[in-house]
Amino acid sequence: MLDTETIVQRFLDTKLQVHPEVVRYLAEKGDNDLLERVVSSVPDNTIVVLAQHVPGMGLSKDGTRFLTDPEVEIINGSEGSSGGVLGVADYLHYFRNRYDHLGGLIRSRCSAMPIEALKKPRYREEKCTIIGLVSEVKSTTKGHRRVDLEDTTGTMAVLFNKDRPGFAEAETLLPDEVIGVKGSLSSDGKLLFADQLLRPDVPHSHAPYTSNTPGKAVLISDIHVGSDTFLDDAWDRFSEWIRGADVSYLLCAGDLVDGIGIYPGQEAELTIKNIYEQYDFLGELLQSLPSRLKIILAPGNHDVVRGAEPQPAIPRKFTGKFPDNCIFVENPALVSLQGVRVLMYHGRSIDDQIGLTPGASYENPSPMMEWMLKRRHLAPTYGRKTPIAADRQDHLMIDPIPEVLMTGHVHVMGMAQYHGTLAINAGTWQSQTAFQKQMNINPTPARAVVLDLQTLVPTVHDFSGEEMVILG
Ligand code: D5M
Ligand code: FE
Ligand code: ZN
Repeated sequence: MLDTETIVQRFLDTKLQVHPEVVRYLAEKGDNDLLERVVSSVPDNTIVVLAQHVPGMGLSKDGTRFLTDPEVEIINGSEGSSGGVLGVADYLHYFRNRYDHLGGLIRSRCSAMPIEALKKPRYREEKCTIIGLVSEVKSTTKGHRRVDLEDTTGTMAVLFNKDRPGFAEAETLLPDEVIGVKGSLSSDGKLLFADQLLRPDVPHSHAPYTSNTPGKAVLISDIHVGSDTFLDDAWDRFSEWIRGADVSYLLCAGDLVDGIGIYPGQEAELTIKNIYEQYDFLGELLQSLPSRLKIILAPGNHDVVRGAEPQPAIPRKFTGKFPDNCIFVENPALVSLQGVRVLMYHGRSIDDQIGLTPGASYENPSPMMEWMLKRRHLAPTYGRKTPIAADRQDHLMIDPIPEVLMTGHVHVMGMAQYHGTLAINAGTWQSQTAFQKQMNINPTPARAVVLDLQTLVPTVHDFSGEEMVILG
């Protein structure tokens, strides 16, 4: 049993205030483990603990949580929450919001100075810490990394020496991510020699929530209906299997259909050349799955909505043939299944990360998901392959920390554990395309990840052969 006084005191002990609704909810649950999990998982810069910090807690009054079912909740990215037309001023707000929020996560772990203040002569050759947005990153002729870091007061050049420990982390720096740097100023005060790189990161103490009741979710991505490389036989085996499986949820992280006019010469590789018919065909495939399944569908870069992220949910005019048990969400979307939060993101920023990071490759998407978690951001770099629609808020930040980060896009299955968060790239239902052959991308198609919501243990089911194989 937990009384309200104990709950309030527990939060005060960790310097947190708590909303009365949260206190009422935790008192009703009477679950001390849940209380501890909430205490350990609230983001570092939280002042007041709200419903959004409590896994499984119902609709809150601020309207950001959208309850579709007792067991499925769209915490962020419900249909209709993005898509407005924005002006130049919004980009300023957008990056300011990113800097304030992610910088705040770093600030709680160090005492940082404003960059402008470091111009004073007395700081020359002194140790100091700054927090900023990476405005430029390049390699020097000697192979060191030089970064321009910008905060709201000014810009500072930072040098990461290739012979110092931790240089590998500096090699993964991307334009527009928010970092902190501890180091020493040069004798003219114009350059900071970095000793340590600080990222917003996931705390080591992060304890993921697990469901109190049995439940399984299947995670898939990149179905690409309408393409001549869509694996219909493998899909039929998957469909047959799921009809008899004790699974409650099916999540797909985008590229539901192959789309029209997505790449040059696509027409010749389409078996369904009309976008409405592509969605209708997928609707029919989903009609034959059990109606008890909750199916959550997000868009990707092949879908009919705008490419800029956050991408809106698939509009209703394309979903007439889909069964009623489908829920259409944005890309990205944070979805709670029995309290287990899955952050669905198609993963287009992985193209940018691979292009900008030495040694990164399409063969292995797992490090890319870890880097997203370290940066607490899904797509930091603006103006490359991933189009971003600015808003007054940055919807691509990772906060709260989910139990599972789910991506797709690269068509290669991959999994990783990072500080208690499970990262899963769900692969594809399309075999290698001519373009991927050219790019030397070798997909791992026809795999579905089954996630046990009580244990958070994932199991890979491979449908590519005549017989389904469990890969473990
Ligand atoms: O992406 C399928 C695969 O192709 C995925 O591995 C990314 C890669 N891809 C897609 N577009 C590009 C570009 N423009 N450059 C490099 N690599 C790319 P899909 O979104 O299904 O087409
Ligand atoms: Fe795809
Ligand atoms: Zn894609």
